[in-house]
Amino acid sequence: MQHIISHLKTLVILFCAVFSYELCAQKITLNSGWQFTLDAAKTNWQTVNIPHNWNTDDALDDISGYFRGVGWYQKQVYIPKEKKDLVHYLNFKGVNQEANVYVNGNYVGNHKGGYTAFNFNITEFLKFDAYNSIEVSVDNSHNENIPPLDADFTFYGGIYRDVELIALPKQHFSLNDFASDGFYVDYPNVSKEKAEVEVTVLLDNFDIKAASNQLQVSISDAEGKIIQTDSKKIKIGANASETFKIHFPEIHNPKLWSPEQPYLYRLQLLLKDTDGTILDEKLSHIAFRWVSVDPNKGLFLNGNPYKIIGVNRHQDYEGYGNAVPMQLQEKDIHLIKDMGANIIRFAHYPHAQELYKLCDELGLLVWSEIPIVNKVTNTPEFFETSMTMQEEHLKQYYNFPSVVMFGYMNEIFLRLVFDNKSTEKEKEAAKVYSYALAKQLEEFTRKMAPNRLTVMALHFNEVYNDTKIADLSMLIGWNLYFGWYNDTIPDLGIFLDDQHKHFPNRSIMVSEYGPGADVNVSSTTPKKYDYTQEYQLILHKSYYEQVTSRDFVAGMTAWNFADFGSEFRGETIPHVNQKGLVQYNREPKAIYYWYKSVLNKKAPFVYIALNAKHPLNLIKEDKRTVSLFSNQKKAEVFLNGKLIDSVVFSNGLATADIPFINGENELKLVADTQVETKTIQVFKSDNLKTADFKRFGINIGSHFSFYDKDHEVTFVPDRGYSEQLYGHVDGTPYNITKDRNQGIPNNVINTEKEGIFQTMLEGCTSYKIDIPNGNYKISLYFVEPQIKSKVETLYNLSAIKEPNEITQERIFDILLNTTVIESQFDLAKAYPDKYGVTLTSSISIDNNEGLHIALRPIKGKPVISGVLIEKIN
Ligand code: GCB
Repeated sequence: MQHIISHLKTLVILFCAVFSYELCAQKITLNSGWQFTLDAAKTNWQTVNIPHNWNTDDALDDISGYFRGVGWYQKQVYIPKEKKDLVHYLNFKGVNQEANVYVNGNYVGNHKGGYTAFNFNITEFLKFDAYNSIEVSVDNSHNENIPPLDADFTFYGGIYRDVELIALPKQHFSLNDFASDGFYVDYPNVSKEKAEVEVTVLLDNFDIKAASNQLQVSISDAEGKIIQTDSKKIKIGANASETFKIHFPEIHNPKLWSPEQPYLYRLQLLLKDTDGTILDEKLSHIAFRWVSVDPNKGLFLNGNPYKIIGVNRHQDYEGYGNAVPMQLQEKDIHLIKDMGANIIRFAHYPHAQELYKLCDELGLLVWSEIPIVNKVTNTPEFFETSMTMQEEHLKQYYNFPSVVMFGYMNEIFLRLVFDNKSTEKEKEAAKVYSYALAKQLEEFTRKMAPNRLTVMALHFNEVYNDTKIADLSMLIGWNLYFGWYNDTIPDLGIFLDDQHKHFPNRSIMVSEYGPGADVNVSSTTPKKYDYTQEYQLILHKSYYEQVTSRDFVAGMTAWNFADFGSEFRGETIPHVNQKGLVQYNREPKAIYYWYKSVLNKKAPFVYIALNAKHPLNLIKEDKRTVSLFSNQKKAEVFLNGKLIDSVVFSNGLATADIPFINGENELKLVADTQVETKTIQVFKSDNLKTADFKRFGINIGSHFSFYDKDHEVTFVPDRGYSEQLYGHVDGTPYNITKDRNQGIPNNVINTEKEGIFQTMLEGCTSYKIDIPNGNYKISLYFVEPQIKSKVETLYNLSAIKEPNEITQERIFDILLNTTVIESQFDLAKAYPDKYGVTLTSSISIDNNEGLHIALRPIKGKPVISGVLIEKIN
């Protein structure tokens, strides 16, 4: 079918070639070679290409905050005089977040909102056979009247989606209806037996006289055979816009669309001159499907119960900010489909239209929404911008059949709940005006998009029930972080059952869930808040089981498909929200493959949940339990060529205890025709005194291991000292088990080893490591977790003064065996805030004394985060 579309496009160009080219519609992408500056004086221009944004780097650097202000773009475009009778539009597909456009110095217009497209008719400002200057000022500063006001993602500024220059004959499909396609496809009746299609077409005539044209609309099947055509002679008044409706006769036994069988029909609209010349053309997908929700039975697709399971997606990408090349974005959708998902929630704003088109084609249901997140401003301007944004959203995304839900708010009372500045009266008022906006948006969405579900996402709080905002939309998405921000993993089911009991008429789903996870962090004793992939697996698998065992829950969308930029966050990767199933660069985490094992039944699949790049340490550990994933029933496990186990998968998962040997190991998993082999480097030792290693690292104060890519070493978790091994003699972990955000030095600067620095032992005076005699380079890692830096420096991140600022001191001497390597070590005095300090020294160990790190307290309790021991030959 792709073939037919490109054939049709060629046709248009051909017509243009044969007839005079002033007559045909033309689109030119204006992406290359813009001049750009952040400088208010508009000097220092640099050449950039679109997609572009100015926060890719500063949203990830050590300095808190990122530039939010005005950027200027400028481009010269030559327009030949042959085009002077055409109507010219500039089309912007996404500019974050407020744009002012000028052509040849004339002000053309303003657009608010960073995630929807907009058009300006620039005809009157153009010069022909001349260069025309296009200038755009873009502002991403906080604006109380433009949503989102506040959210857990970075608001990168810039022209980050394509810009097009469109030239059209005087009569054309309207570009003036909130930058929509100028036509809307409706399905007044769809069933297995028959389907009806109605197309509403908006035509503009920019001529000073009335025009007679022909409108031809046809539907073809996936093979390209035209199955319905309607052709009518039409009249459009002088300088007028007209609306035409085409109601096709019933299509019998239509082929239905679903994620499993995404059968697409195509719609072609042609606007012709009286002599048959094509003036304008549009193409669109047509798909026959219908959805509904039932409070007791969940979601129905084409009349059958259908559990929706998928992901949320943010649009940014490591190294690109939000200016992501389309081919990379499209890869996301393929990855999501290949995981076996059947739904994407494009959170928290409309994503690029190309991706919706791909969802139509690949078969993915879509939840699409506008970014009214966390709070509302009570001004007429905010309400108006919100309503306009929703109108743009509904009109621009109307014709994608994959879109089954239109949303408009996410966790709208989040700030209210955590707000300790407002009075009770102000809070009550906020509930009232937020509800009022929600109601307006809900009614508007229902009216504008009658064949879609309306949806809203809420956070775990009773305020949504109390205010009754949760009763507005047809489907409610609960964003639930049991086992992460709240309580424990099994509390999910308790909450869902309770909601269902108290609100039996409400249809619900779990629209967000998931813990942060880092591929470099691993544990055999995973815990809440530790960022291990093992905990991520436990949580996701349990959520899957709890949701799939409840018919009344429509489904679930994991938070998030990929790690994404959130500038204020500090986790094991600073400024990144790490709840992705894949990393920020889209390399999958293990959990992605587990989902694939339970969701994608298409072809046999096996996976060993170990990263072959990371050496594995087995210290006084005979066997290591390894997670294995497959969509098959059973598999065989081979270690170094020998069958060691047969495993049976339950919900995609099996485990096997693997008796790895010291050195290189080949682990093989075989299910039916599928084989996965991984070669793992193992350091196995029951006695460090006789061990042979090049590097040995310990993640002091932590129950998880950390892979350090710089040294290619996996730091082992901490333990209490026992002879011939290693461990602390005293001290307590500086706590991550309760709440990682409490007291943990997030966004440690001067290092990329957050996984080591963020955890530590406090009050440790003696740490012993029974390594053999020899010469070593020893690196010790420290960061001050609590006491504010006394160093005035550029790097001082403590912009926000904490109320209970702790003023005590922490001073200690550091000794390696008998040598003092630092006296009066005072992190707060000598280094900036949250500064990762590495102290390196050499030591020669003999007499079998091993290594003893002594931290001699002078004031307060010593802290230490890690040690790396490297043999010197
Ligand atoms: C939520 C928000 C989402 C956040 C997420 C998180 O509930 O809707 O925007 O990113 O939680 O990771 O905390």
